[in-house]
Amino acid sequence: MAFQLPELGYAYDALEPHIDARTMEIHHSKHHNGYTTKLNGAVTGTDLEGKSIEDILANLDMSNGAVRNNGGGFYNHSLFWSVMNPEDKGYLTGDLRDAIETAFGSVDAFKDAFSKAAATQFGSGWAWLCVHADGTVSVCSTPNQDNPLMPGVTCEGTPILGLDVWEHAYYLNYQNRRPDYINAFFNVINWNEVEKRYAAAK
Ligand code: MN3
Repeated sequence: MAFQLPELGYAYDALEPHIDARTMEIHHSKHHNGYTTKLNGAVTGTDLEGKSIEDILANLDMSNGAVRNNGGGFYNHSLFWSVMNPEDKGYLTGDLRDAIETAFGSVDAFKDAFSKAAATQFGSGWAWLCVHADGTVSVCSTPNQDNPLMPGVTCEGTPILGLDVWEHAYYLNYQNRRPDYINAFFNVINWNEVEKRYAAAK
């Protein structure tokens, strides 16, 4: 079964004014679709065919650029769409809130740390909130389409929240103002989904 471009679960304009419809449409239908198509091309006929994306990334030969870039792109964007929602955002509560407060001191300090990771990732990449086997959480960033599941990446753990800081994710609306885009992201985070991922990963 080939990898399929996942549905967003909401309309392209649903995240406005924080993330504009044109950006969402291009990002999903062109960029994510491109990673999906190229990932299928890269695994078809190899011993990776039929494996889950998590399995492929966790056991990745990092010198396999086609699977690294397109498998990362496929996984990262699938996570990204799912942790945003214009309506059912929920609240940061429960065990995840406790873990964040333990790790960072406060929710505001977590936001500062996550924003800093996103703002200081040079060039293209992602900022992540990751959970570790003992339930603790940490923030990090990766270049390009790398992610914490991949071997040897300095970022460890299971990603449960990710922010795309490639220019294609914000340039139409924010131009070079990456910090404004990062601030806007906090208005559309689907905490219900992040909490679900936290509970599943720890
Ligand atoms: Mn992207």
